[in-house]
Order: sequence, then structure tokens, then C-alpha cells
Amino acid sequence: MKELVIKVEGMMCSGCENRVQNALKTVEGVEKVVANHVDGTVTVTLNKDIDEKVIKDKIDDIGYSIKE
Ligand SMILES: [Cu+2]
Repeated sequence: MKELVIKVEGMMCSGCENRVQNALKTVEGVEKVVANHVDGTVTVTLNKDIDEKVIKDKIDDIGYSIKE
């Protein structure tokens, strides 16, 4: 299992956390997602070796931006 911690901008409340979590849970290879709007992080646990870009694109698709 691999864990990614992604810095995300634009999450303002727990509703945003849920949106991000629900969107990422649909990605194949994602085992668990914990979004935190307070520190602006999304922690993703993978059960498969997938490209980090797939996750980042998904976050971008639903309207949040990745902080590089
Ligand atoms: Cu929100």
C-alpha cells in the first residue's frame, strides 16, 4: 500500500472534503481517502500502483486546484 499526501487549494468546509473524497473513491486503485480542509491536504491510500496524475486530474476536474 502506498500513501500520497496531496496539497489542495479551495476546500473550505466539510462539504468540500466529502466532494473530494467521493470523487476519488471512484478511481480504480484508491483504497481510502481522507480530505482535510483545515490544512488543505488530501491523503490517498492506494491498493494498486497508479499514476499520481490520475488523482490530481480528478481533483482538478471537480474544481479544486493542486498546490505544487
Ligand atoms: Cu465547501
